[in-house]
Amino acid sequence: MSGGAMKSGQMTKPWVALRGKIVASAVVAALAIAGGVPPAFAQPWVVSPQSNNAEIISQLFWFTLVLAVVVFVLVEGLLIYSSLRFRRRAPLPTGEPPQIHGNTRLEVMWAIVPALILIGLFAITVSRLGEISRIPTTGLYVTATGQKFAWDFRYSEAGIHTTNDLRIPVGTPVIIDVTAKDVIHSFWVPELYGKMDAIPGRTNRISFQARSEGEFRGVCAELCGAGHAGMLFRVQAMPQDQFTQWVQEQQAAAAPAAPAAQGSLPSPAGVGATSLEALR
Ligand SMILES: [Cu+2]
Repeated sequence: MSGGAMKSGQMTKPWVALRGKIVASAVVAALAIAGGVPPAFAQPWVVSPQSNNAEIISQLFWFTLVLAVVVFVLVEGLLIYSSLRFRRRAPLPTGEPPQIHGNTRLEVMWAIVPALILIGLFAITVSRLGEISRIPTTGLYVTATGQKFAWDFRYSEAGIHTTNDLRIPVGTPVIIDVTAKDVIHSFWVPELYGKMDAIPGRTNRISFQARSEGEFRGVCAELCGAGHAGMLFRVQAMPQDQFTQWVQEQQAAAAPAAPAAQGSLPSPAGVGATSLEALR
């Protein structure tokens, strides 16, 4: 008996030490989140959708996350409960515990339930991604071309183009042909759409409809070279009349210059440079 009491006394100390470590780690993590996060990372993310298709992506994200959390809590809860409830206690058993070999009902259950969850998740994801892939028949057409290390946005109907500065009207479907000139890049504006590969010699068409005004951050999401991290652009969603006015201003500014050449882009001297002609 005294041996058992000594044993349980010895068990307490590591637990107290572990609890101290957990509390210390939580405090450090909370401080890091509260004050130590660099501004570059403090960006709105897929959890703050501002377009119809980003909304679908966000819903899928939350649905999957909630499902995963439920499974995690259930499994870990059972594990912790079993560890505490059935832990070895004094008096210490002298013989082996009962030996159990298989339980068909349990085994069938834990094979079928996860399979059903995964099949459901797959079906919902495929169906919703199908909605995102549907391209409207009318809208604003823009070609987005990635090049080391800038994005060129060409508005074919208006005959204008910009560098690292995509402007779109709110409430109108925007249809973007994503491509690249040199290596593979990836077009990503988390608040408006998921990642889309920009591949030389190939066009990937995406579309979305901004539902609110604002300025959104776009990035290249495919490591493409030394300047990859700086391959940023901004998207400005504005009311239709403001957008029309901006297009007219760009057309007026570009008018005296020669028609767009087929040559390469100028170096991306500035995020926000609005016209290639203006830079030449
Ligand atoms: Cu890139």
